[in-house]
Amino acid sequence: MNKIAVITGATSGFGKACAEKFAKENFDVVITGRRKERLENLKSELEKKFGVRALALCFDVQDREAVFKNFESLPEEWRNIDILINNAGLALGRDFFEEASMEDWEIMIDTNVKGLLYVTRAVLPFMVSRKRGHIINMGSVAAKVVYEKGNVYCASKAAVETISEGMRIDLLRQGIRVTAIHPGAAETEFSEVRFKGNTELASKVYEGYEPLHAEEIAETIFYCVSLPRHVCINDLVITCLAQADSIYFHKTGPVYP
Ligand code: NDP
Ligand code: 8X3
Repeated sequence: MNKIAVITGATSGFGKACAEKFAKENFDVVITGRRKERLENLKSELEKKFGVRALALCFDVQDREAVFKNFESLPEEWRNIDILINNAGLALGRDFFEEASMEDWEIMIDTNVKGLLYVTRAVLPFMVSRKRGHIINMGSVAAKVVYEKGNVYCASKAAVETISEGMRIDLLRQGIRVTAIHPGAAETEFSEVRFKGNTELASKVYEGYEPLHAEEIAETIFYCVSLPRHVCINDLVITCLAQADSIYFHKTGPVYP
């Protein structure tokens, strides 16, 4: 029997790369997101390419009822969940505090913080009953160092860091590992979403240096879960060579040779 990994936000970026990496490593994968067509296409691709099972669950992590309904009705053969990658998330806007949209704030908090809590609580019973499992929470360098106009996005990722600490402490007695991973700039759909479809603004974020790529995050997460069961990477910060933290970059022009 293959191990089972649940990956939220698998329709794009880090989540999609994780689904591909875990399927390649013979995990059966539960892939989630709101864009149904992308999920269905990815499911077929993974099954065909890697010969694993894939289950597509289409829901919004902000919708508590939908989250619980999806996991409570999981078919029996999908219940032995080994890995949960809480990746679904977003930034919306980059605005001064007094000018930022309150609607954007609410969506970020509801998705990055409350969504992560709902999914974790919905999946945990399957881990607690077996006294095993590994939860990976997607933080950000924004959790570590706040930057101008980052206000609520940074706060939401700082919450992910603190929640991960709390989970780790409370789940000690359940034998469940908890890892928070904090990437720096990575070229995904992240900035396109943040700038609400303005591709020019989005691509500027990655100009003059080579950012991280989604596959590197997937490799890193896979490394964390592949360590012996008594080893837990608690908190991991990963940036490209041109970035020191959420503020300091060295942008030299074209990518490194
Ligand atoms: P993408 O925009 O490429 O992917 C985001 C994923 O999250 C999509 O699959 C999207 O699926 C899903 N998602 C967003 N909102 C919801 C929701 N309400 N319900 C369900 N799924 C949702 O960005 P990334 O891959 O870059 O981002 C993944 C995570 O990594 C996020 O938490 C982000 O904050 C974090 N991060 C990103 C960094 C970067 O520079 N790219 C750096 C550090 C952290 P769908 O739209 O189909 O619902
Ligand atoms: C995404 C990285 O620096 O845009 O979390 O906040 S950053």
